[in-house]
Amino acid sequence: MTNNQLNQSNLANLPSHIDIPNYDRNKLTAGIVHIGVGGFHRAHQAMYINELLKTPGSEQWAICGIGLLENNRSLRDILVKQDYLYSLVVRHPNGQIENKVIGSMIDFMFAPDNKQNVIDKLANSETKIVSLTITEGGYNIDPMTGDLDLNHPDIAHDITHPNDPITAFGYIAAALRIRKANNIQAFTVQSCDNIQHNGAVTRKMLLSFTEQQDLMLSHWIAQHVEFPNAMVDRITPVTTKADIDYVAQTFGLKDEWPITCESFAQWVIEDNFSDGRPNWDLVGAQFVTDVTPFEKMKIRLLNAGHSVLGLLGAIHGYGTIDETVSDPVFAKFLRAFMDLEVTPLLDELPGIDLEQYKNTLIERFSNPNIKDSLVRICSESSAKLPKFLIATIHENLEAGRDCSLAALVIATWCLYSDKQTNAQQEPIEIQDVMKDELASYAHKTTIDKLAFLKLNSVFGDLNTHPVFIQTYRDAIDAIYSATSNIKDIMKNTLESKQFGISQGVLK
Ligand code: CS2
Repeated sequence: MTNNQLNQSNLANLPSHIDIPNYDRNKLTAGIVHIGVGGFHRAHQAMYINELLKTPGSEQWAICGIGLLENNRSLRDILVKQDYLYSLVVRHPNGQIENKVIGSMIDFMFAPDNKQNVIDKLANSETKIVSLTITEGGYNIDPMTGDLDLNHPDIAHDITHPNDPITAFGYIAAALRIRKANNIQAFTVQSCDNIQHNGAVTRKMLLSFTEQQDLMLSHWIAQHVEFPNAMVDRITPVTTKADIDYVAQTFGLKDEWPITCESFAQWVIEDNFSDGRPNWDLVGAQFVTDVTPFEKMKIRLLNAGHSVLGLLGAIHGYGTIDETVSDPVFAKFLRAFMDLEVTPLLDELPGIDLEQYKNTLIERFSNPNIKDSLVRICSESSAKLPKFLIATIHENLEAGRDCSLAALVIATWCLYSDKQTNAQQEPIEIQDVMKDELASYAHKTTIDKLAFLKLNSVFGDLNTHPVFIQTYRDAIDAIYSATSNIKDIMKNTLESKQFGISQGVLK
């Protein structure tokens, strides 16, 4: 074992079974500028580009990463040290492991240090695509109206400070203003976040933003910028010390921020680009004319399924998704939620067998080699649940369908936010920008059972729906009863839906 740093010159020292970039990284240019270089981007889009670069002809499609947040400073320092290289450890359910070094990122800019450099990079004609993983909360959608939350302090700041942006929208608008003035072709804005109609939503938010800032620019964007919708998928847990140690031992090199992910990866993209695009279809992605049914299936089953397991599992005292789903009561509850409350809302998908898709999800969640923590899954639930779960509740209510499983999850979220402890009275780590607000609404539950639902910026008008209110009240009664146990409540709820413990996948 050696302690040499992972970097370009040390690649040659890697054991031969490690898959390394076999292309000349000096010949690459960054046609893609990516905002939000989290683990998911590094396991997904950057991996697809890495595979594409292995065959000549795509040298113009390497990636320049952009970090907008203060906590991206250390990522920048690590990537610079490592010549923007990092290891990707792909863990299959059967224990097989693929060890790779990804070379598709060739630059990284930490925006707070030099905003103008970032704006200039985005404005440069070499930049053809600006892609985003800024998380569900990064779009600042007001759930009451579905419009951009103009009162959000960062958005309000960016509207009045066009040359001193903080948000992705502020940077994109500043760069497009320069491109418009200089007659440079517009780039594509490509969202890679888990929001249904992510491209259309990005367009709507950016246009609302620029309408406030610069109406002519807004018209130009509406005419010239494409925003392809896409469904993105790959489970990527947070990097742990064990991952860093694994890479040190296996690669014999020090990588300060490796990424571990599952073997499954999927990317379905609408083929609308303003100024060209990589041939991602050559390396496993799929171009379609309408991604709507794919993204709805993925967000409402996988992402919502994660949140269902995450909140219920956290209250019970489990730590990871695989641990939670290996408990038959939780697996059963998840399956019932998918079959009874989501499947009826999904559109037909030619070529996709939904039963098979759901079975595969349970297998993926059960992968014992992916230790996906419930802390990650439940993080920023205030931004995730409106898109993953509350949308499903609304659609079921409109169709006159029962939603008692989803109501139990929301009631559990209330208890989780209120007590912040699990069934063993151990503290639960909660990462959510709205943690205190969620807690202050949840604390009032003992005097007003519907108090949590009154947080309109998360639940919209759900607290005015008589059928939901009744179902939710019952769930709160069960969850807050002194003798209650989450697994018994889950079983009772399943029985009440005639989805007894002997039915479904766990026969
Ligand atoms: C997870 C996702 O916490 C979450 O939001 O559901 O990060 C999920 O792992 C990815 O979307 C998988 O593609």
